[in-house]
Amino acid sequence: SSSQELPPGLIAELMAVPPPNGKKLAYGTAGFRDKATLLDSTFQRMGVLAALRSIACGGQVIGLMVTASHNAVEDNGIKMIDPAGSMLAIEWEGHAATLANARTEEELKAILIALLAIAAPSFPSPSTPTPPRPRPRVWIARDTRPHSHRLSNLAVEGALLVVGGKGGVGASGGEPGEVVDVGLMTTPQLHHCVRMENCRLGDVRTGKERSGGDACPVIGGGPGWQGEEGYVRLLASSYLALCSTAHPTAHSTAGPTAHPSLPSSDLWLDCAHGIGALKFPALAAAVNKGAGASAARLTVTLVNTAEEENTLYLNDKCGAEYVQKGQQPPKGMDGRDKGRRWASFDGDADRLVYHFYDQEGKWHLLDGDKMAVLAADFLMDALKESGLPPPETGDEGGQAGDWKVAVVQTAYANGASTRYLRDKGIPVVFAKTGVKYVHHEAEKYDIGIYFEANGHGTVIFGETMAKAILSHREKLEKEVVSESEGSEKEKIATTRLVCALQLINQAVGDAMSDLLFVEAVLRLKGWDIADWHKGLYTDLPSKQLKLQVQDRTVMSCNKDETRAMTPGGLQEALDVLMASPAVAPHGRVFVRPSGTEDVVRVYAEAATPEIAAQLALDASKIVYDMAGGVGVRPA
Ligand code: G16
Repeated sequence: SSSQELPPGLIAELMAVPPPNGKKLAYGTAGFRDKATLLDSTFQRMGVLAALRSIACGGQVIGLMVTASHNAVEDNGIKMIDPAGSMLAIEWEGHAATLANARTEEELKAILIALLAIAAPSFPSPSTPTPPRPRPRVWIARDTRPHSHRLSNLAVEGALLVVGGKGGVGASGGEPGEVVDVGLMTTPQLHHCVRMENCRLGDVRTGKERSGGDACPVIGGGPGWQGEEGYVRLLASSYLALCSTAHPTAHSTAGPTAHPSLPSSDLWLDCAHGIGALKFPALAAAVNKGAGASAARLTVTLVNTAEEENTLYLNDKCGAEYVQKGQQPPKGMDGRDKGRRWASFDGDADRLVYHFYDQEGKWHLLDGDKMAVLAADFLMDALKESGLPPPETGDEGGQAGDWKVAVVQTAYANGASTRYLRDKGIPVVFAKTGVKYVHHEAEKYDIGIYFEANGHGTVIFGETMAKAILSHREKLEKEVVSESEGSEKEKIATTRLVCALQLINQAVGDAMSDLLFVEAVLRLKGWDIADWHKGLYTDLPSKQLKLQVQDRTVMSCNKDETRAMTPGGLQEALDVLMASPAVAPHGRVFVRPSGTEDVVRVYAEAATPEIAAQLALDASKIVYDMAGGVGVRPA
């Protein structure tokens, strides 16, 4: 390849927007994230990279999401979405960082030519003509931060430098590619749109057109599920279908709505002043249109809402991060809310936590662990009751237990939740913090349930499992209607699995989809939030702190982040804390560098809140002393 292949003017355009001085940019836990004022060059270059990634993926749509999610309003960020709606492939994270940090013309040329060669290899021999380059497609969405629109435009411009008109590398004689500014969306909505569009056109892994009947209609994208409207249609209809599986016998003869323990339809939703406030109403309206006066109805009061494009108070004293990390109610909620069911989204609506004041006026949090356990219980029951034949053999009489189900947690998972799951015989595995790591681990199972304690999570079904569930339902539907209670039970359980598969976002953790799933399960169980809180396990008291350090890269951890590897001696000092008689045997503490903010995070849990708080404080002092703490030493 030669530099001739780069679109004319590309290098000059990029050189005109140089990266910030003295800053090494890294593709972190959720893409690039920093003060919005430092990110112009990064956004432009991510546009370029997305177009190249699309070429590398055979012209499938690549997404770019402009958001800094839970971070304060001064920050912004950008992350890339791969064709299957998943996070960017790890090997391209390195390319992203190299491109973002390239300073000189030579560095830029080198990385771009290398990327072009990866994306669209050319064959020098005259006997093997170079195939025409695929037409790149990039879709860009943004959250409501005040600087998101401007930065998103820079990404659009960057993508156009590659895609656009004459000379664009996507052109290669044919049509130019496409760059679509899809406007305001939640992060999971964009993941959904990218996934469904690519599924519609072909196999999301190979990019090749699908051969006839081998596509799984759910995993591979159902009819009419494309775009934001398709998202609303899919979620609302599968939520309603799930609610309609209530066992009639479980309720009084007057019907489900008359059951005394049925949870109220009322929900208060703290939107963190983010995009969720703009997007949730359409979903609730679609649900209520179909729900009529049934128990599936949602009556939602939005709190901490947003104005388009101008959310100055984003995540400020509200939202999932504030509520979960600080273990405190958001603004707008107070003691008068006794017994009311509350939920909090984060700034881009990919995290969800629930919380409430009990009748005594004590506030309680139901975090991602509580959702993981609720989902695991519900799905394991449905799987057992469904009569689904085991994998491969398809023989009658096999055990549904042959399907591999697991819950993936991170070091932040409350120890009580892990113990509860293991006691129930549900395997638990651990992964590094960050949805991209837990998702990857969950993909190894037929049903992989993952929720980070911070409320970011989902349940993913493997393709073999999904196909088996769908064909099992088809088989049950065809069966001569038998009056036996057993077969009715199997049908209900199988329908529940199908609905879960459709309702729960298969691409990524999604607050709106998770909320509908939790609401449906609570209704099916006849549980209010207090029942859910008491009905599973009691959290061990915990405490989280964060502290500023000069350079968070001096800190590193082992694979699952339960132990610090550097700086030397730090873990040994934490071990001494954990061995003290007041803390052992149930207390534990770990520290890790954040992947989204310039801080080190500290997590402690112990038998009492006081011990947990002391443990977290003592650990912070150690981090401050050994890892270059900034400002006042914690006291
Ligand atoms: C992002 C990731 C989450 C992860 C979190 C960790 O959250 O998407 O999966 O748990 O970062 O943040 P840190 O490394 O700072 O502790 P979000 O909601 O900001 O996208």
